[in-house]
Amino acid sequence: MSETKSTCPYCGVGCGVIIEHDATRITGVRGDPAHPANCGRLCTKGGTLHLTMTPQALAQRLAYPTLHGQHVSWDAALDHAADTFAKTIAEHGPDSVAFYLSGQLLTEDYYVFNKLGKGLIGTNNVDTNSRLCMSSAVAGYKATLGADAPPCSYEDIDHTDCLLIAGSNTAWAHPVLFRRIEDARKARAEMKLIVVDPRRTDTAEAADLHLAILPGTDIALYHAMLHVLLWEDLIDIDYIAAHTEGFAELKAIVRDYTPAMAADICGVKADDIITAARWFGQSPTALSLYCQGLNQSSHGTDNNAAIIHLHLATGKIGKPGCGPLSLTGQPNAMGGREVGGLANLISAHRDMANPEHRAEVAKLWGVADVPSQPGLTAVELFEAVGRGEIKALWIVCTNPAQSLPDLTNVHAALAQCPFVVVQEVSAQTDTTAFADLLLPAAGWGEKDGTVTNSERCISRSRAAVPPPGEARADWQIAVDFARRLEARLTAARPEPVDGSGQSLFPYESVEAIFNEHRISTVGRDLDIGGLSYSLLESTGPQQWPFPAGASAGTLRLYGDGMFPTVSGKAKFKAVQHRPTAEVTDARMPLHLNSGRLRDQWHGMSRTGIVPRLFAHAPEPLLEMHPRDMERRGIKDGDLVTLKGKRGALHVRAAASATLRPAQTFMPMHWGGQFMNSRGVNTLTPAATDPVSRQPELKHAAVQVEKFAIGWQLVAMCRDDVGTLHGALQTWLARFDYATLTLSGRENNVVILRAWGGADTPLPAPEMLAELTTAMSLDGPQALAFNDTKRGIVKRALIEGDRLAGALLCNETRATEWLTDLITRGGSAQELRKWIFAPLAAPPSSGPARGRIICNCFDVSEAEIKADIAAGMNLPALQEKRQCGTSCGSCLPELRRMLATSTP
Ligand SMILES: Nc1nc2c(c(=O)[nH]1)N[C@H]1C(S)=C(S)[C@@H](COP(=O)(O)OP(=O)(O)OC[C@H]3O[C@@H](n4cnc5c(=O)[nH]c(N)nc54)[C@H](O)[C@@H]3O)O[C@H]1N2
Ligand SMILES: Nc1nc2c(c(=O)[nH]1)N[C@H]1C(S)=C(S)[C@@H](COP(=O)(O)OP(=O)(O)OC[C@H]3O[C@@H](n4cnc5c(=O)[nH]c(N)nc54)[C@H](O)[C@@H]3O)O[C@H]1N2
Ligand code: SF4
Ligand SMILES: [Mo]
Repeated sequence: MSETKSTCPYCGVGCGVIIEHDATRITGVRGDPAHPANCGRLCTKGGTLHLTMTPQALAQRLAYPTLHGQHVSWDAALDHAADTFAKTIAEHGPDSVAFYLSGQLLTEDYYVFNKLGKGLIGTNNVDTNSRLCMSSAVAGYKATLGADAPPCSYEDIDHTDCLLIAGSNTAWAHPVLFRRIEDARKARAEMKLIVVDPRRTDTAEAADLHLAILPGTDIALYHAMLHVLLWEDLIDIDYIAAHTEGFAELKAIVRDYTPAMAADICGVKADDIITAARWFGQSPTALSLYCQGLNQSSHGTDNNAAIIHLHLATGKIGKPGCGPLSLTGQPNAMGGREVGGLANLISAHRDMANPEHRAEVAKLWGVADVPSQPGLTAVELFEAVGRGEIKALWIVCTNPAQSLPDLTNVHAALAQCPFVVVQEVSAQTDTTAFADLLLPAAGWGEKDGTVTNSERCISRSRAAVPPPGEARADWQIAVDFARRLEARLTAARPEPVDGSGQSLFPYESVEAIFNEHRISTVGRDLDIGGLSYSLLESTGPQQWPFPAGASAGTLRLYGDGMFPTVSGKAKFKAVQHRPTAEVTDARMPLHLNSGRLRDQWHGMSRTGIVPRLFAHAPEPLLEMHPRDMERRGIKDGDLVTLKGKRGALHVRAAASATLRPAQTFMPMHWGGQFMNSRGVNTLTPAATDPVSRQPELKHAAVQVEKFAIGWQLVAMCRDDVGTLHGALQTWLARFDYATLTLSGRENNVVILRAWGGADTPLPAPEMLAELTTAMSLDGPQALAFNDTKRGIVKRALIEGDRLAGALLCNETRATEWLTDLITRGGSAQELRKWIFAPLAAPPSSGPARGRIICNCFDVSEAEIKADIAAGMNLPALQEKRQCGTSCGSCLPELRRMLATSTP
């Protein structure tokens, strides 16, 4: 057994992991105690990474290139791609092709694709899913501080007296950072926590003050806080005078934003706004953390500016415990920004509009120039694809057919694009269905490079095992393609691209790419001239800037009050509150919010192959306020039609105590692989921020109606191979509503649940027979019972004394019992009797366990509730069940359960 240090490939906290393996298989993972981001901790997702590398999980990987569904060699695949791109460029110009990349690529992968698009082809049509994620944060930092650089470090959490968390459900989306916040509060009881979120999330539940503002009203809130700071003399006049400009203009605006006026806009108490402002202003230090609640907005740039203003006006920036820290979502959203991997950026935070910057990059790359015309940003790009303007599209490490807004148009665009390349690790996502050419990439644990987390910390990602089949590292695929395209483009042009005849892509190793990137940063704000692979090897992760001669990375920026603007001063931006692009009305009276769950990652291509990661939330639910449900005659668990201006879908509704009336929330994770619609982005608008071009994914207007159910079907079976849920995906479309779920810890169990409307005929016997075969539920050991009069079908496959599969139609009372039996492997004795008794209720296996709260120790909601009812507190619960004693991801929820159940 050996160990390899690497980085978690999920969120932007950027935790260090130690991979345990035998050089062929990854067998375990644990937190790296030496990594500064996590000091040994991991959350539910990071801690189960090895389970994404089991034989069952690997069976779902893309293993070899396919062209129009046929297995082809790498040479054939990349020659075909190069021919097609060269021909398209020759006929329609460089801007007829585009690359759509991802903040989950490593910096080196990103660097090559960026150079390929902007340097070789001469198009700035290189954009990424970071456009859906961080571009408002980038634009907000640049508009105020002058550069896209988060000035703080995680360490500031330990030092701050006032923590303002806005539009971030840190407890679920950045769990290891939340553990650090919990520790800091324990160590310093005087520290205040303010959370701004329309929902009462687990993060909000932990706050000293929760401002449950109406969606989209952040600017009014921060302006009103600034108003109070001014009124109560809590600003730092000297700092404002010495280090900022534009305050007078902003002051004139915030004069109108009295707490009373903002209270009206935001739907919170004026007193609470005053309290928040006082805590922020009177505390010696204040730190803010923010994420998609601010960014995914049609005024996301201004949301960011408005929160940064609070720091500039009070001088709470550039000092320990102070500053605006934008949390990055993806593991390497920062690295992508560093290499200029967005349609309006070029290498090392250079500006495309600046001719000197373009000349510098062209010189570095040895090309005549880089194009000055900004490329198409994510939403615009897919609109251009839809109009037929983009004729060859290369998608890498992202699943736009699920994650972009207004999916009906995105699917139509992809369907008619003449040439779509998808470079993926997973054999089946909603996007792979559109690929002409599908290229298998090496994934986490199989590839080498670097990533940068939210606190500017650069870490190494390392390969422990070889990738499956013929999969190759993303940078290698990019380089191999680039060289082939280069040869074709050069042949078509009179002289070599750079005049020297040498390839623009001479890299033989990932380190060579890093070194070129490093050179490109010298003299820039993110200068890493002093960093190298060997230094990262010997000293561990380092924060940029790390210029030549430095002995350590940089913990904090702007300590000297100097900002990277022309005047050296930071800027206040004169912004105003504005409504969201789409507002509710009589026809669409409910607001639809969307976001993350604790244990799933985006489109579930990786977390969705680990059965236990479904245990906390087994199916997609539309969360609603109980009053809105009651008005519509909807009960918990009922099927509803969720309608918006761009489409509709079916989903089950659940009452939620986290929402205010007229608000709804749906997780972003479920798409066409696990439910029979494209998911929540069927309904989200393609409206974007005018500066950052980030789409407004958090705000849509919808209506909800009850959908009357006629019948239900449940089919489940063990899946030791691991490919069954992918194979069953086509079944989803055959029902009015259907979902696929995985279950089990030692076993992989796949569960298909389907519903038919009141007017929909019962599934025909032929269809049930077909499903029985698809799930291997036939065979001599299968027990079957049909009650044609009542339309009841019961079928069970028992192997030895164990249940191996079951199908129930119109008799779903036994679902819970059978799920428990099949996943936990109990004796199937009683099942034999029950199955032939027409109307018998299922024997009880004890109270339903319900959701699993603690994933590490498999502790259920029902068990915890029973213990709390018996008078247990947190230490007692932990003593008895161990819940919350390992990764800690469930701690906020345990605390909430305890708090809400005390009589
Ligand atoms: N478990 C898990 N963790 C993840 C991810 C994942 O898929 N799963 N993805 C990672 C990525 S890429 C990202 S970008 C981050 C995202 O991390 P977060 O931004 O923390 O997560 P979200 O759930 O998208 O949204 C955060 C909160 O914004 C709130 N919100 C909605 N509208 C508004 C508003 O108008 N104002 C304010 N103040 N708040 C609002 C929502 O109610 C929600 O609770 O998570 C990262 N971490
Ligand atoms: N409604 C709504 N929509 C949203 C959001 C929201 O809050 N609400 N959030 C938005 C945000 S912030 C984000 S970041 C996006 C995320 O949206 P996506 O980027 O579409 O999400 P993922 O599922 O992470 O897609 C990454 C893909 O890359 C593949 N992959 C993993 N590792 C590798 C690798 O090493 N190489 C290659 N080539 N492929 C790999 C995975 O299998 C997966 O299919 O979603 C956005 N969409
Ligand atoms: S907090 Fe969890 S998902 Fe994020 S990097 Fe750490 S282990 Fe990975
Ligand atoms: Mo993101």
